Amino acid sequence: MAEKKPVKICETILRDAHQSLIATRMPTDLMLPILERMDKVGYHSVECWGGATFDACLRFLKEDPWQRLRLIRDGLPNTKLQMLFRGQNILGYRHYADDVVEDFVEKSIANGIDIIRIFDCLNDLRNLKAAVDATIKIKNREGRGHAQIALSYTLGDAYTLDYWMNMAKQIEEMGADSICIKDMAGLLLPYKAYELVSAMKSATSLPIDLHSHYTSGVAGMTYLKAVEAGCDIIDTAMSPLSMGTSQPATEVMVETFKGTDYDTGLDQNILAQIADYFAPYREECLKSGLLNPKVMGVNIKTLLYQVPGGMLSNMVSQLKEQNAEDRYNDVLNEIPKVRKDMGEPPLVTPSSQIVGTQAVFNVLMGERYKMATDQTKDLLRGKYGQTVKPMNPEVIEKVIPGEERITCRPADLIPNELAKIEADMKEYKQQDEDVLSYALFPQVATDFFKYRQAQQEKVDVTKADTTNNAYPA
Ligand SMILES: [Mn+2]
Repeated sequence: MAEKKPVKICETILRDAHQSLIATRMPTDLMLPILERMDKVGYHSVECWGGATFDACLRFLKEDPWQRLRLIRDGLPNTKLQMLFRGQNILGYRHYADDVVEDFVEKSIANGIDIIRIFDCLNDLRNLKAAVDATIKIKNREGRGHAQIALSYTLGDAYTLDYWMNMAKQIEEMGADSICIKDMAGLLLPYKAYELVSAMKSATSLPIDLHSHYTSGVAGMTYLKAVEAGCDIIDTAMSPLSMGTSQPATEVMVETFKGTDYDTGLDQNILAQIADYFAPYREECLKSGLLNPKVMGVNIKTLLYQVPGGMLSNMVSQLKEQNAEDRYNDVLNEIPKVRKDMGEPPLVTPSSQIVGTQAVFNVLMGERYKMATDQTKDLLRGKYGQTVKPMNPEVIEKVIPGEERITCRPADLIPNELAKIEADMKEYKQQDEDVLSYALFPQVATDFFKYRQAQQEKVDVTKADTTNNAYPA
């Protein structure tokens, strides 16, 4: 090793770690007291927003996610803030018009985000373009804003090294600032990571960030080999909320590279203070049951079936509801077949649910595609975008016979909608950002707006009739 090449650390404890282990329930109040310490670490970035945090804030914590972002921004003046952004879905579950995507990017950066990690469940880069372009526009205007494109990592015939190298080149051409390999299921093995990162490094000069989960027990080793192959940034979580379905522990990776040319330079004493701060919270979550010891272990089934852990547990509960738990192995065998029929997409929200649910239907109905969910139909119609392999024409003919399919970028068919959304919610609007909260989660945001209003009017919310959503005026 000729030159020093310190590994950079993206800290996930304020986003993915608690999303993965405790259903995204960490409240802002718990985060604020430790930010001053965290700001001294010298992290490459702190991931603290996006993904499920937005929904969880409004729905369960009764917090304004935008206010959380501003408070974290104030608390971490010297650290880059990072968010996760699901392409044309933003943080919601449908495709939005470009004007909503652009405004969301604009407001995210205005409220404190530096790095936006943008991904799509089909790796259809057209679904990332509006968000990436919006980020680049702001960067050129204000000198702040970094567009990171994340590729959903998966296995399958289509996903050769050539595929990943070709994607890396296209990402560079799109003007992105960095690339993330997003291994949401923990499928990437150490030696495969070495090959993958080496190949992508040969195809692009952009920095590469590896994001994995400890679900299958290999992620720490995978990071080590990826770094040896030239990976620039790794995503880790402070030990109290690390491992299991979360990321490898920050302190462990820092110690692993200490004294080598990859030395992160981070101070273990400061990290220890942060870990000490979060340790009692971990205990509290274990005690309340919010943190289930089940998610802390190694789920080897993920590697055996190459299916994300969350998808397996969904499948089990769907089968249980139908009193058909004995069909578990049949469904496991059906999943790869359905995935092939649908063009072999990565299995990540929402493609994982679509493939999993359809596989359950195919097995329980006794005839494949006798029944199809609306989401299966939309995927076959091309409404989610283009898959890496062609879909099975016989399945298309059976499920959506005679229908015309979409081949353009799906959002090209969605007219601008921001003005209409604003008109629909204007009675609740207290800040421009409220329009975007409403755009993503209309019902949940409305409930939150009513709650907020009741609080501002100093109404005793414990007396509110929450079942009927009526608050005393
Ligand atoms: Mn993740």
